[in-house]
Amino acid sequence: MTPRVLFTTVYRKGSEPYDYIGANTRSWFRFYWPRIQSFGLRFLKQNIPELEILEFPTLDEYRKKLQEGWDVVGLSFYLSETHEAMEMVEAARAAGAGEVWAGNYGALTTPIQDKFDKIFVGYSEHQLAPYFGRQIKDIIHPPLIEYLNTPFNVKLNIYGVLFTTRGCPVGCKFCQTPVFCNKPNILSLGSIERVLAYYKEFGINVVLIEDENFGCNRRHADAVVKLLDKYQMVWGCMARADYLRTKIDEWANLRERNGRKVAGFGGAAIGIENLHQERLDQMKKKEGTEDILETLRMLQARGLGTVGYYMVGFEEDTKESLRVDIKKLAALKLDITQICVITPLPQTPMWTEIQEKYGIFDQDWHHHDGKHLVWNHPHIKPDEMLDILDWSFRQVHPWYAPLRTSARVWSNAYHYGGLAGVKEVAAYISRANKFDWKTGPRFLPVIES
Ligand code: B12
Ligand code: SF4
Repeated sequence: MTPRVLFTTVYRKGSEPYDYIGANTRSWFRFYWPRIQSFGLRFLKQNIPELEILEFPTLDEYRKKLQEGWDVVGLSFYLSETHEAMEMVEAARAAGAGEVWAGNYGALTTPIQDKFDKIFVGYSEHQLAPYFGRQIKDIIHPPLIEYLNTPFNVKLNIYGVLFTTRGCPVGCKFCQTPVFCNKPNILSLGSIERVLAYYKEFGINVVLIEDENFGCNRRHADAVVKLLDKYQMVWGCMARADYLRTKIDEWANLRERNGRKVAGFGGAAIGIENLHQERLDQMKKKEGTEDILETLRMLQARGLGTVGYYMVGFEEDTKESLRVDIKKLAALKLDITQICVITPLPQTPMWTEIQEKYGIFDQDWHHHDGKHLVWNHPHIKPDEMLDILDWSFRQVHPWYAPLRTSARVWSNAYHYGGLAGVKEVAAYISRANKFDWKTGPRFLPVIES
């Protein structure tokens, strides 16, 4: 008999979903990018249909579901969600679940691993399939459809998320990805094409590639770009600056050469991490600050979108030095800037170093979210860091930042596509607001092999 297995994210506390842009801004006049689905659980469900999944249930919904009786309850969680995960483990055991499993990045948290019967590290389709008597040859990419919202609840855009590779071996000291999956592997072109065709069928013309490191397999990335071109997608990716720099012109030219109005490369998200070269070297980032900035300038000069990830709270940082650095960061005028406080993530080299040299004092896992100082910093106190972050968010995202981005998008559309380009961008708004978000498509039909 097929085992009864329920996988769930942690429970949600309020009625509003986690909003990524809200976590990095202080202005109500901003874009909203709500987390409405769990990509990880959707990949698992798409490939192992016997699995039941719950995404961000309320605690009551979860408890009620437990009453149905399960051989296994699995929890998908991040580090800052550990307390909720622990509460859910207890509830599952009290309800008589046969076993309780841990997956996703939260499963790397060594101090709580003994609370689970099994720990799954890394991408888990292949590890899980035999439990259901399945074998997975080619991982199917599920549709992952999201939207960008406004404070007025008028959605601005609808887009499909795409993963093309998984894992990264680079080994930056602060990053958990090399612990989670250090051997990059690819999602097949067949699987990628199938989901792109599906997006297109639903009128979705914008694709965001959220690989940790798009381009870590260059040949595959080239083939993916060809597919995006074939489906006339507007697309962006998360990639290292050194790779991007070699590609910006090729991708931007592709857009112009084909004269296809607004389709093509639209922008990128890059880890700037810090403006001081010696800190990048300390972290083994293997990139030059000046090169990263140059890549951002190249993107901006071509009217492309820019997202930058930045870290504060290095041991040399002081309140005064951060004021200077953040002013420089704000002067880059990126569309979105994510600022995170250095947080030692379990099993990374930085975790061991900070633990040994300074000590991690904060036992409240909620604070291990990149927005709090959880270790004994030599110059900055935790409360001071909160003030610094507040101030920093206001610098990098002034209230008019959404207008700045909108002006870029519309003028770019006009520049490349004339009136047709402007119409196309207007169509994003109408498509995003007409889409059936409640009962819209969730999974592709499974083709049994
Ligand atoms: C996309 C992404 C986001 C998106 C999420 C969008 C969405 N709708 O889900 C956004 C932008 C919202 C986001 C926000 C944040 N993120 Co983020 N994000 C990522 C990213 C780039 C990809 C995650 C992903 O979806 N991967 C694709 C799916 C298919 O893989 P997956 O989720 O890992 O799932 C697989 C396995 O984990 C496993 N699995 C998953 N669940 C389960 C459950 C069980 C029981 C089992 C057995 C297996 C299993 O199987 C799945 C399929 O193979 C990762 C980087 C990375 N390297 O993965 C960071 C990453 C996950 N984020 C991270 C962080 C820190 C954050 C933020 C706290 C950042 C911040 N400070 O603002 C917030 C918190 C979000 C929150 N509270 O909900 C960290 C997590 C560190 C940690 N230990 O918790 C990561 C690893 C980045 C990093 N290297 O630091 N993020
Ligand atoms: S920060 Fe990026 S490049 Fe560095 S190890 Fe993590 S995923 Fe790889």
